[in-house]
Amino acid sequence: MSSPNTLRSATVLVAVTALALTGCTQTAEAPPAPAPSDAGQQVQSTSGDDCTYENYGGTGVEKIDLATATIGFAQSEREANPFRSAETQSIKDEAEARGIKLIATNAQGDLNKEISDIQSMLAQGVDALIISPLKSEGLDPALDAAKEQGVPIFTIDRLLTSKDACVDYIGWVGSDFVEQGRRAAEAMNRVTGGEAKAITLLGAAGVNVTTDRNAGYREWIDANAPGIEIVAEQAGDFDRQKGQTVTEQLLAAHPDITAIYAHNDEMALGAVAALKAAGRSPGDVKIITIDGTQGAVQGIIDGWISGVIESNPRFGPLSFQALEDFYSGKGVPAVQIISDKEYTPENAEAELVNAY
Ligand code: GZL
Repeated sequence: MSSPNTLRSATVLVAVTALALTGCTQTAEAPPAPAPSDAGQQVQSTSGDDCTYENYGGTGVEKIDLATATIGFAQSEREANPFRSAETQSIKDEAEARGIKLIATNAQGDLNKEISDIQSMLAQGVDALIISPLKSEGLDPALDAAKEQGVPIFTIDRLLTSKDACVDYIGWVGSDFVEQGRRAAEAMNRVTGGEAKAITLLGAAGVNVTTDRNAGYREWIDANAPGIEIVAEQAGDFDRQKGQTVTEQLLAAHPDITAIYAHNDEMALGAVAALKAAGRSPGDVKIITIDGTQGAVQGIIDGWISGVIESNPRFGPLSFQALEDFYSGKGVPAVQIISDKEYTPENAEAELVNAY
């Protein structure tokens, strides 16, 4: 059977022949690469110095063969949140696809448990760690223990803001959370026509994602949408029940609100429950949220949610590629920013398949 390369060169040959026959003067271009899977992560940009086993932590660490290694994965929050279940599944799927032994833990939203989970995996002899931090600070006992044992760490999603790449962790991959906030504001402006009394359901404190999603949103609103008034901001901690409770409280205090910005889909779905309980109809209050869960995208289809900015949690392939590049000596950039799509009333039906 022809190999993909043979097929590709054949395609290029056909393309060149077709051009000759039509007399086009353009130079033949290779056919576009096959569209990447729409659900997987794509790297949008990278920055920072490459890190390898030779320069990690200044002194380097032992080179290991990933094929015979045991990798630990520390998940931060309960998997009731589809962001977390999809993230964990992606890590597990990639480990299985590569035939790499994986130990996975879940801190259930408790920082001390994430520390003890990591320390436990170190005691079990993991060779490297992939960590999804619960908070941007506070993991030091675990990071110190890993450094003591010469076990390198790759971080995903939330950023360890006071730690350094290739010193405390190999590198980081995640979304541009400030840009997500800006995109949420642009969507809010679009769906409200630039006029709204809005509330914000904030994510958890001490997390760069919360800070950045709010900064980007407020920056864009301040610069572009004078008609959108943010009347209240309150933490819902990325949790559905808290999102519902906070929305009930803010609806009581501000019965005239017309818009809700939720830092994540779980809180947005909590807000929908509160609106339903208050006898509101779909679309009465415009909701813009971030993640890309099936529940929220279905909410667009049902009219309760007006837009979702994706935050793609499928970190498995890029995480293990980073470990491969770390140990091969190819090197891992300090920062890898992934691209995130947007769900709208126009594309929600077609794109629901890519939600998680
Ligand atoms: C963002 C991630 C956030 C999700 C929430 O990448 O840290 O944490 O948006 C989750 O759903 O709680």
